[in-house]
Amino acid sequence: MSWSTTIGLVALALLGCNTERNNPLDPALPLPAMYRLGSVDVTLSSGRSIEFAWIDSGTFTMGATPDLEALLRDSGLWLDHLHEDTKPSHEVHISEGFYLGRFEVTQAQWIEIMGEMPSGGTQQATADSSHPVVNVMWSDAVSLAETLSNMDGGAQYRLPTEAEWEYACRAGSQSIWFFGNDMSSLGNYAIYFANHFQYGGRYGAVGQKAPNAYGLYDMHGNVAEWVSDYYGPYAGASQTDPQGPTSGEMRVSRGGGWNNDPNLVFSAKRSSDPPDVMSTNKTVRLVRVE
Ligand SMILES: [Ca+2]
Repeated sequence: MSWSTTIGLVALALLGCNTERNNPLDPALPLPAMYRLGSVDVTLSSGRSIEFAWIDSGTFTMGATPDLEALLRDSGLWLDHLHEDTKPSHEVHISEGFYLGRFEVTQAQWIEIMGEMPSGGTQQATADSSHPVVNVMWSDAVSLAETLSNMDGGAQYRLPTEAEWEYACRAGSQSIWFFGNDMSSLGNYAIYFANHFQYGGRYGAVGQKAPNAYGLYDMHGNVAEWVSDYYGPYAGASQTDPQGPTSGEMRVSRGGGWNNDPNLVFSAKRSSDPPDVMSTNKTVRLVRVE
């Protein structure tokens, strides 16, 4: 099934099954189970599209459970000063499904929507427009979502909440990474410190590694992704659609990036930075709300 809407001059959105993409880990392998729950491909005037995956509503355990902490400690990955803020784990109910970008927003998409690169600096002179946009300040990321919402005139775009991001990343998993606990497999799913030299010593083009079960690419590594929340401590109580603190000095980004070790790119890992930080390890992935 498919239908269309208008964005920009020649905009088109197709809603339905995405049957064209192969599993990059092995094209002979089937795509993950939840990949085809639903998708929207929003096509900009240039014909370039932004793909969104449907993430069903549901309940999950956010943060590091005692079992996960023990596993990380046993694996030599846990460092108190980096990981204490992933506790306490708590039950989160995501009450409504949502569309989340299958990929980090690329430089070409950013330029087409915003007209120029983010104010935060250069893009390390990459000639490949399918690389994620970087040096994105938190306010730049919000501006992208607002601008695309205005262009669309129907659907709204925003940053994911921190809870939505972890829920989508886990895709039902309780393990260290969405694919399991075996660090030797991380390179199949993530561009991170150990393999970033294969990508010019920095981030790579989006979608070169295998996706999670929702068909989301680069959730671990490549470039860390701003979420909408202020940074603050977790509470242990069960929550529905948490939005994070109402104020704060720092914003959260998730997933870690190309210059991070394995213990900075796992599903529960949180990063906090001033919202105006300029970094080649800060990008954006959008939520679409219809
Ligand atoms: Ca990422």
